[in-house]
Formats: sequence, C-alpha cells, structure tokens
Amino acid sequence: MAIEKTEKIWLNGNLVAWDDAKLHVISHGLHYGTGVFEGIRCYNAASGPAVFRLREHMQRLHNSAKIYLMPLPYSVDELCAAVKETVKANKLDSCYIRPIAYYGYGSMGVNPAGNPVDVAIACWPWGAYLGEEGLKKGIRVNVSSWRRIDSAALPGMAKACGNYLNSVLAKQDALQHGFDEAILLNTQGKLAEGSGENIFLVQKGELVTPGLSSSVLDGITRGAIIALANDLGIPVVEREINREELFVADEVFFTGTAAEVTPVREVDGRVIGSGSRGPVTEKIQAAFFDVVNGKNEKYAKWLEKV
Ligand code: PY5
Repeated sequence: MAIEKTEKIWLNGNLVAWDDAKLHVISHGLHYGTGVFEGIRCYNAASGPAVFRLREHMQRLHNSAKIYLMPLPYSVDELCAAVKETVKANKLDSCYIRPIAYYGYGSMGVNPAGNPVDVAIACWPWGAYLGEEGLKKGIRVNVSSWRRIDSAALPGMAKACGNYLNSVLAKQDALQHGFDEAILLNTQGKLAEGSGENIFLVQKGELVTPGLSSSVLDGITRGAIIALANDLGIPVVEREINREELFVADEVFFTGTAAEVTPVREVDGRVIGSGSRGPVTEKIQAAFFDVVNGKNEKYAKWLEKV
C-alpha cells in the first residue's frame, strides 16, 4: 500500500516539511531495529476528526520504550498533543498516524546508550489495510511456517521495530503462496496472531481469542472488541487455541488499527463457515465502526477530538 505524502511531519518537537524528515544512515535504530512505534487512526467522526484511543496508544509507546530501557524525551500528554498538532497541520479528516521513537546516531556498539532518542510522528490518508473488499467479504489466509517470536526472546508486549522482521517473513510467505495474510502459531504450536493483527474465532456464539501469554501484542483494538462483545452479550473466552480449531470455527476475524475488523473466509484452503463475513463478525464490525465514527455515546471517551 503506497504512502500518500502529506505536508508536515513532527520531528523532535517541530513540524518539518515531509521531505525534510530524514535520518542518518548510521542511526542505531536502522542497524539493530532499536525503535518502538505505534499505529493509530483518526476517523472523520460525527462531531469532527477524532483520534481513536490516542492516550492508550501513547501509553503503550511508553511501555514499549520502558521494556527496552529507552528514555522517551516526551510525556504521554506531550505526545498526545503532538499527534493532534500533526493531524491538524496536515488538514486531514481521517488518516493513519505513525509515531516512532528510535535511537539515532552517536555510537555503533550494540548498547544503544549514548545515542539520542529521536521521535517522529507522520500521518497520511490510508484506506482499509486488507482491502475494502476484504472488510466486506473476508480474506484468505494461511498458517505460517514461521512461528511468532517467543516473549523469552523478544518481548511481544513491546511494539518494537525489530519484532516486525518476524511479521515480514510471515507476510511474504503468505503472499508468495497466494494468500492475503498470515496467521502465526507461537513456539508452543498454539495460535498467536496475524502478522499485524490479533485474531478472534467465533465458536457456538462465543468469541475465543488467544490470551496475552500466547505471544501476542496487547492490541488496543482487541481490547475494544472485547468490551463491545460484552455490551452485545457475546461471551469472550481468552485461552490457548489449537490450529485445527481455526478450520472448524463458525467464523474467524482479525482486529487491529490498520486492519480494523477484517473477516477471514478461508484458512489453509478450508472454507470458514459460509465462506463470507459471518453474522457475529458483522455485528462486531458494525459496533466497532459505530464507535470510531462517534455514534456510540458510551465510548465517546475513546475519541480524542483533533
Ligand atoms: N498484533 C500485531 C503484531 C500488530 O502489529 C498489531 C498492530 C496488532 C496486533 C493490533 O494492535 P492494535 O489493535 O493495537 O493496533 N499493527 C499495526 C497497526 O497499526 C501495524 C500494522 C501494519 O495496525
């Protein structure tokens, strides 16, 4: 998905022209993946542009940095204000927002201390990550031969740049084999998540999703979906899930900031349910889009006006 260039990028406290937001090739983050980032969406909600769960995303960025002993030079409040400033400066109603903090240059040993921590926030218009048609009809996925990185090797709770090499391998492998996206198992062989999405199964009217100890990211959309399911009277179970449970699930869907709520219609050549978006997924998806579009009063708190 090509990036649509916008006017300004926030870089270390200043708005600079898109083309001037550059980093040095000797940056530590480029060489060793020592960065942490977020993916956030701003929606053109009923009462104007609003960022979905902005504070939670910035809190997670801080947590990711903490795990890596990375001193972030900006507080959660300052980062929230900076995001709003960036969206405003680019005059966007709806967009994807990408804050990133990484070690710049100064020293090249593995120890990142001694390098500055640079922070940037970019935003641009971005449609449905897995396609508009995917949102409606569902996508085809495979279970990757690559395993989700184990938290004993790289903490899954940190949304760290280096983690995404694992996602890249799984995504490339899925596309090479003609699928739209990959599902990764963890090192125990249990279901973990997609290359950039959490996963839910629908079994007999219940939602089932891997728990946070299954080597998954603590997804902010995942959390929202669990809350919405509770409101809808749909029970949610967090547990270890076997691969074959996917094949016989009534429905399967992905959640994530980029992917939003994307139905899965086929896994490893097995048609899931009726082979299109299922009724529970449709209900959850509608509830999610109501919230992000500002049509659910209860969750107005999740929308931070720009
Ligand atoms: N799992 C992984 C590995 C992710 O990268 C993401 C988000 C999620 C789950 C879902 O988390 P959340 O609901 O908090 O977004 N992925 C990024 C996103 O912006 C990057 C995708 C290209 O959706």
